[in-house]
Amino acid sequence: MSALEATDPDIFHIIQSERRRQREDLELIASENYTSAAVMEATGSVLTNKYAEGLPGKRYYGGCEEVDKIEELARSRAIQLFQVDGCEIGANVQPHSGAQANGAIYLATLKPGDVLLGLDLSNGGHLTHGSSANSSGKIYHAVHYRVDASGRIDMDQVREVALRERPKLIMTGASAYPRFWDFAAFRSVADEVGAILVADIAHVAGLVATGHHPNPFPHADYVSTTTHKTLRGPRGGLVLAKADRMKGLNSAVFPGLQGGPLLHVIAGKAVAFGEALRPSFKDYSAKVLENAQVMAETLMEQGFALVSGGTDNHLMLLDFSERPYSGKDAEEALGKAGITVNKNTVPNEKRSPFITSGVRIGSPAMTTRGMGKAEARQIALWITEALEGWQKPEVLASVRQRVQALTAGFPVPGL
Ligand code: DSN
Repeated sequence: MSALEATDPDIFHIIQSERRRQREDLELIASENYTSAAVMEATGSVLTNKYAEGLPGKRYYGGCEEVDKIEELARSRAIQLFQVDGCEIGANVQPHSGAQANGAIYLATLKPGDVLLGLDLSNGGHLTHGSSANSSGKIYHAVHYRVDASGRIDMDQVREVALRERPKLIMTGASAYPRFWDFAAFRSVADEVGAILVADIAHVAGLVATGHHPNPFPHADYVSTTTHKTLRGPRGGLVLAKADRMKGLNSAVFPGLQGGPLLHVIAGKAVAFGEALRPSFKDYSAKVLENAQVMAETLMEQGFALVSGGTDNHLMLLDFSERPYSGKDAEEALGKAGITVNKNTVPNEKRSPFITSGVRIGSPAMTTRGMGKAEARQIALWITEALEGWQKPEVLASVRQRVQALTAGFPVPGL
């Protein structure tokens, strides 16, 4: 980055510090990952110079011959990753984020005031699934289902809410739900009330693509995702839909919601989708699950309460309702110990979203560094030690030293 260093040393030095942070600390935020150097090269390329409103072959600008090829590759690889036999799907790779992907689906299917049913935010749902703080909860009439006392989605309750509220669209998917989704059961409820079924698989996309989580197709009409979590691409969004819904969806993305697509990011997505189609990515996803299992089992063995009593996927939610510290306290203490997590609300949360009673922990990023079951167990023991000593700077500093000795042996790809 010599040009950046010469032109803007301020930004250059901040990026260097962030590189150091990413290398030295242990990244356990469930929604983060490390892309490959190839993805970063494509995302940082000359493609940032190009406008290309429209779709390949139907652009509003000249000079799109090369970027058309890139977007076509991204689209066809995305379809290859998520298609299932007997269900023809299309893809729009232009959404700038997961929120934009969901916004486009709503724009394509709902009118203001229509009823949208999604998982409650404090139960693991996402802002864009009808939170009153988000446009999805302001424009549409949002209603919610919740998890039951065991921390799992109860399909009888989903059906009961759906029969009462008659949603036009049912959203599945979450930001903090550690269990599999039963898309077939949601399809059956959607059919009973005549609703469109959408799956937001942002968290589990890489697991879905490799057969480690149920695929929402053929049950869902639309599938949205981000591209940077378990899918390990650049930050961005993606929508897939049954083929007969693509025309309306494409118009909702552009000109409905967005202007020019970010072709440099779309190139990064294409590279990441290509990587995810390789057998090595299937092995990676299997290890993501293995590491999450080991961390969850070790933390439970150490006496921690996990929402739903464990995990089926890449994340777990520690519930501190019975502990002397909050999610915020835990996030800060673990941060001092070199372990990065995020505070998170838990079902039946009593504290504010800024404080919370839980933390969310995920295995995708540590697995990308090549860490395996032995490291996963060790990390869970360090988390225990740091939380037991959450008010003791010497304990946190000692854990940090050991964390950094570990991370030094597992380089971050691309750094
Ligand atoms: N903010 C993301 C997460 O952390 O799960 C979801 O969009």
